[in-house]
Amino acid sequence: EPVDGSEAFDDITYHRAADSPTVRIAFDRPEKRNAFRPGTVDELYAALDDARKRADIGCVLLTGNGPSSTDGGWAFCSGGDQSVRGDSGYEYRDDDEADESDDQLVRDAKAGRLHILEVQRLIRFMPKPVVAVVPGWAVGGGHSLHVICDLTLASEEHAKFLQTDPDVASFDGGFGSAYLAKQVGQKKAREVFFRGKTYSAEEAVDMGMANEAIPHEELEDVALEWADEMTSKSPTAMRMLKYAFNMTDDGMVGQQVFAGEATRLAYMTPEAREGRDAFLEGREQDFSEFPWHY
Ligand code: 1HA
Repeated sequence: EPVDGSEAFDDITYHRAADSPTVRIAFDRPEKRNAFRPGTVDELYAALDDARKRADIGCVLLTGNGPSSTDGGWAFCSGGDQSVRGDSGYEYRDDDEADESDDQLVRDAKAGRLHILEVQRLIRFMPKPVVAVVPGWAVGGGHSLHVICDLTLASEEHAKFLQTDPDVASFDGGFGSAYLAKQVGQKKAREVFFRGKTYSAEEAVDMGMANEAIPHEELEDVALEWADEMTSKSPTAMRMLKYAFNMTDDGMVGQQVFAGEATRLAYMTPEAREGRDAFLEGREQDFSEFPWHY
């Protein structure tokens, strides 16, 4: 079933199986190998943020619709739409993509967009697993998206992993490259970017950047099974684990995100209630009954 309001999307689809704690968000430009233009990124961000905020959603499947009606090809995402790449980023070109309510300053600020990086951060920091379900090409900025997802499941027959960034004079110098190196090692990550060779699902699994190669027909069912497993677990434990895995690579921001969850847990204790209540009641706080645990 479409999630509330998702009929308004042009470039993506956003679904949820009835009563399921998992949502499916899919690029929906199969004739362009699911390349993203600025409007696509806005929609993707909105859908992911909606999934982030829903307390009854525990897992996001990110995929690409297909096959292409032109040639039957499958794609997860082929990165930034090169046909709307301007001189400083990707541009809103179609009238229906430009928001009429924006004033000129907002329009100027929207001129050259690289805001897929904001989507990457949303995936990275949302407190639930995001699974890249790769039915075909994962290329350029689309490759980087699979890299940042918590898990990657790939179609045995059709998934193809390719980095074209330096071919089109672009570079994801953040998670797309540096985090990839954490997954596959420095030599292999440099090969991925410097050679621009296409890797199969099986090779991606062997390399350590994909979890499993799955027969194409079963890909979405298996992805849902994995999602069911993950959403059956403790939300707090899953959230703490995701942030723990992130933390060593995310510096002070990683610490901030993890620590925020620790603060939330601490707020749930009688000790924290005493601190709050003493202030509100205008008395000295009394922590004497609370042990100094070791
Ligand atoms: O690196 C970044 C960023 C870095 C930092 C910050 C932000 C970033 C934002 C974005 C990116 C990037 O994504 S840069 C990398 C951009 N992507 C590419 O360089 C991939 C270009 N596409 C391809 O290399 C190939 O099309 C393909 C390997 C994905 C598929 O090849 P295949 O199966 O031979 O199909 P092909 O015939 O090439 O494509 C089918 C249709 O899709 C073509 O259109 P048609 O001739 O039928 O009208 C093709 O033009 C279109 N298409 C495919 N990819 C793109 C695309 N159109 C626009 N942009 C695309 N990325």
